[in-house]
Amino acid sequence: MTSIARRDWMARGLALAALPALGLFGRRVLAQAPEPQLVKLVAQRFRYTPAEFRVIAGRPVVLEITSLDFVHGFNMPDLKLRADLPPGIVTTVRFTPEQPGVYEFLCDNFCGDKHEEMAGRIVVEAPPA
Ligand SMILES: [Cu+2]
Repeated sequence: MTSIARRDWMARGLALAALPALGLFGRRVLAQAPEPQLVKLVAQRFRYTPAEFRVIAGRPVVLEITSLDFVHGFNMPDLKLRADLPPGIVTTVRFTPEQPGVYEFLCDNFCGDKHEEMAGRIVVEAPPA
């Protein structure tokens, strides 16, 4: 066995020995990750349903938004989030609101005469003490 081949075997052995430790680490990280807050939204001329919902600050939020009729635009300027919402598919928007407060969202793709009314808000609450 050449010294290069021996070094290669040693490296493999070390990598194998490290695997259980990595597994433990991975499990601990998973256990600590907070559950995402799943919110399903429906977009339809000229409203979002629900128009208001509550989430907890510091925990990840997963919005699953389905448009029923048009490529509406989801836009939440204060959190710099935006997505087009093609009808018939679920569009996922992920974020973690860090600060409690009220954040408005609106449709930013002109969708008809009451487009300006198509808006809603997210109330971000402080986490329980
Ligand atoms: Cu719209």
